[in-house]
Amino acid sequence: MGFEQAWLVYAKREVSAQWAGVHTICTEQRGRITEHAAAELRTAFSQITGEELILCSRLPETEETGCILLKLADGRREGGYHLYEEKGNLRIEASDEAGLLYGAFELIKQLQLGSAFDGMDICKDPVMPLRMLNHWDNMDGSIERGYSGESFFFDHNEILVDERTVTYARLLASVGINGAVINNVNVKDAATWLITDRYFEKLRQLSAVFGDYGIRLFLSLNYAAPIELGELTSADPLSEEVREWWKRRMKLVFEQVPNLGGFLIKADSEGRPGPFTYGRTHADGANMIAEAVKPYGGLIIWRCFVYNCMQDWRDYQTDRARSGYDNFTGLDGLFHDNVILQIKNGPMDFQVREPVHPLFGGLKASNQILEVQIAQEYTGQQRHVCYLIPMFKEVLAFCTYAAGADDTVEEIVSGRTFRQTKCGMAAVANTGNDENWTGHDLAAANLYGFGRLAFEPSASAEELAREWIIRTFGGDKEVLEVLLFILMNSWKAYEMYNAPLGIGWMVNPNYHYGPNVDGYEYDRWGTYHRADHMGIGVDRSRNGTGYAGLYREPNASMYDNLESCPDELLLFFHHVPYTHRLKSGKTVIQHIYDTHFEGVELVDEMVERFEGLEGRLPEKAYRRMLERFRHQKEHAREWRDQINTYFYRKSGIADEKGRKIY
Ligand code: GCW
Repeated sequence: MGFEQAWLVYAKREVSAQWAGVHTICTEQRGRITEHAAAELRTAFSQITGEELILCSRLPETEETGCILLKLADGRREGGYHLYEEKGNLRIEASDEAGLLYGAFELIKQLQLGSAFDGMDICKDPVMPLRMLNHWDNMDGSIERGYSGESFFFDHNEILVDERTVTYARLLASVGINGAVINNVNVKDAATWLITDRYFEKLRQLSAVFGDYGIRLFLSLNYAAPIELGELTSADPLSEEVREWWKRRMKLVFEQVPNLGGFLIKADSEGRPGPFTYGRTHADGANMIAEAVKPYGGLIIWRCFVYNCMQDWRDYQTDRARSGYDNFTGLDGLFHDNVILQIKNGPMDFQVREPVHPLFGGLKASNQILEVQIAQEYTGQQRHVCYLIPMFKEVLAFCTYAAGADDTVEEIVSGRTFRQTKCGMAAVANTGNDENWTGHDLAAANLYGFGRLAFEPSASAEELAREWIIRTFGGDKEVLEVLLFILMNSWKAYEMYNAPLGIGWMVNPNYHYGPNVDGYEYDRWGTYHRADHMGIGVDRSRNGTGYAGLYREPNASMYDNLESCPDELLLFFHHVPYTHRLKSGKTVIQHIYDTHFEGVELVDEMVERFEGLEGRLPEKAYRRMLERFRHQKEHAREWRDQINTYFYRKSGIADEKGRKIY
């Protein structure tokens, strides 16, 4: 069976008599999505239990058992479902077809997990309205920050629609993802032309495939499109001519591409064009395009990743961490209702540890999407294993005090805090055309976990890992135990041998892989550690850049005070001597040494336990992972030794335990 099926690999397994007795799918629904739900159930049963399910539109006879009923019924949220057993039949009820599809995948999951048939009763409504993937795929086929091969959406400036597109849509729907942006937010060259007739035909096909699985197609947009398409000389959002241009263009696009959800826009960021050129605000820019897509129900997702990337490293006043907040809080309440602000989980850029972005809690009157990155740009690039769901759980659980004491990030992006429906979560995708989708086989757990988490944030990271392991690799107890140990320790291990105590960066410039403590220290990107022979850290307290004060109380004081600032973020908020004592009782320097030695030991343990799985995993997958684990083992040492050596040489302070430092 192919690795391209990922967790939808339907391997034959021993099932109870009731499961084996399922023989018919009954539904009166005739929509495309329901058809695909039924087709998926048929494939799953035929491969897992060996039964070829009959499809019919009648209801089961009184005494009949072994039927699956798909039925529309009121009372659930969009995409929600109720799956339950009644008199030997399984019923899936939902308010819409997407709910039936999600219910069908839930049923398949229960079958894969070997759950009891009798008494099954599962009721779920998606917690976040928008559950999106953002692909950073370029139209030449390359992927920005892609670590699993090339794009399966684009090649040589053409759009691809084939078998893989369908499998992709099935995988997304199976975890409840309902939107996908297929092209890079850095929209250049051919991608600017995606909103022209050059690509409508293919976009229509793609959109139809997505639509069959309850997924909306989104595109990234070039803010300067009117100019770059050669039609206007300005992109000023207050110019009538420009506004009219967008209205005409959007009318055409939405007419030509049904089921289009809208657009994602990166403006005035890292060299991309935006409203700043015309002395206008982000609200002016976003609203202009929002107005143009409004008649078609379109959404404009506007990124808040806006900062000065031409900073002078000598400048201690400017703080990149502040920039998102400073650029957007003043505009809160000015954005149209169909604009959503998309905010990265932290104020910098997907480091292994960052505080939560202060715009969460800072904004009160804007729709918000939380952006995370499952492409492991700074967390091992899918060569190191790094299961990120525990990190995302922490972000979601962070209390912002936006309106009350319960206002976590989860409450905000689920729409509960400010009663919003245009909100949710997006992940920068980690997929490519590698056979197993994600390069590292274990990186697929992040794709799986992300979708599941956005649908059901109360699920634990461990529960999601467990489901994913069993669905992907079957029911072997040893496999489950070892892979669970690896996944659940992987983020922690990576953090231990990476940049210490929340300071981040320390990577090789540009490609962001491998240790380089001073790689960004004298550069223009606003990412510094400020280490000298006495100490390290960035002073973001009131005596420094004041960043800590951007949070609502009591968070602001907690971060501002050295005594209450959590250890893991200490160097993000404070500049301290190497001899400063952490809450753990260790000095900063000793903490650096200890975590780096112990992080490597943890990796060694992971790899050793993994090697014990030989013969229990598909040979090819085992080899593929083993190769990566061996690299991780060596590379973790490289991290350890470079970081420890750097700080030993800077501080002149020896390791208490006398371990080897160079
Ligand atoms: O993480 C950084 C990446 C860029 C990326 C940018 C962004 C798509 O290094 O490659 O550009 O963030 O999020 O826009």
